[in-house]
Formats: sequence, structure tokens, C-alpha cells
Amino acid sequence: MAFVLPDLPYAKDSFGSILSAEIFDYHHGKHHQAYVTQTNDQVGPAGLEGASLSEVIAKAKAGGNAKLFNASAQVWNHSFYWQCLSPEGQQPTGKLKDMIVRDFGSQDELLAKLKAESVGHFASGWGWLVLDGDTLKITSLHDADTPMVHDGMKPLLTLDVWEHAYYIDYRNARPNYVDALLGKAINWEFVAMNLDGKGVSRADQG
Ligand code: MN3
Repeated sequence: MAFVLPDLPYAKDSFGSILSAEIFDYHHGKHHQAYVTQTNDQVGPAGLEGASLSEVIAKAKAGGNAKLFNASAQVWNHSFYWQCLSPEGQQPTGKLKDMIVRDFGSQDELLAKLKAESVGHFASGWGWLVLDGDTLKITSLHDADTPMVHDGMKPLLTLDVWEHAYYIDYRNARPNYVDALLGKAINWEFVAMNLDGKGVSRADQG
């Protein structure tokens, strides 16, 4: 069974000036689609027909198949990223809010650290908020690398900091893109749901 491009969980024109419909046309419709196509083209030759997306990622990593790892991990990373965004401007609440205060001191401090990590990440990659045991941690990963192949990294929230994620709307100004998303466009309900440690399953398929 071939992997598919998941639908966006919102209308592509619902973010106003934060993210334009045009950026979704390219980022979701072209970039994410290309990773899906590249993955499907390589699954058969790699002997992984019928494996789930997360199994393909794990086996490509273990087998040193960098080309398939990069394509398949990017399918998963983007499927997760879209769900981390919301046009509704939420705030963390409940257990997640308590954990943020416990581990970072305040929500502002969490956002400042996630911004610094994401903006400071050299070249292409992803900023991450992950769960390590019972502790919230901030990190970033290069290129297509993904938390599921690292111990102590249960995915909670990601920011795509590849240039293609922001260049149409923000040109080179990665800090403005990160500020806009963290300030106005994070789906904190989705982040809180991932505290169950099952975040990988929410962007898996097959
Ligand atoms: Mn991207």
C-alpha cells in the first residue's frame, strides 16, 4: 500500500498573514508530496513493501539507507508539523502548563528557549519540544532527522526551520517566522495529547 499525503487539518487560507495559502501550496502540496513520492518509489526496492511509515524510517536508519531515511522521515516530520499548528491561537493549559512551569519556570521561558534553539539551528532542520522520561526538553535535529530514532525523545511539538517553511512569507527572516508561530499558531491541545508518549503514532500511516 502506498503512503499518501495527509490532508491539512485546517483550510490553507486560515492563518492570515502568519502563513499564507501560497506557502501551504508549496510546502504541503509540493515539498511534502515530493517526500511521499520519493518514499513510495524506494520502499519496494528496499524490500519494505507493507511496512508502516515508522517501520520504514526505523529500518532505513538501521540499514544505513540514508536516501530512504531522509524521504520517509520527512514524510513523518511534516505530517506531525501540520498537526502542531492551529489558526486559533491557543495557550497551554492543565498538566502541560504545570509541566512547562516545572521544567522551564514559565511559558515565556519555554517559548524563549524554543525560539533560540530553532533560530540558532544552523541550516536545515527542525526545532523540537520532546518528552524525556517525564521531563520536557528542547532540542533541534538536522535535515530529516527525527525524534523517533533517538532514545529519550518522545515528540511533542516541532517547528520546521528549513528555508522552504518560511521563505515565501518571511524571506530570510527565520526569527519572525518562529515568533509568529510560537506566539499565535501552536496547537497546544495536540502538544498536550502527545504527553501520552504516543506522538509517533499520530503522524504514522500504513
Ligand atoms: Mn518542510
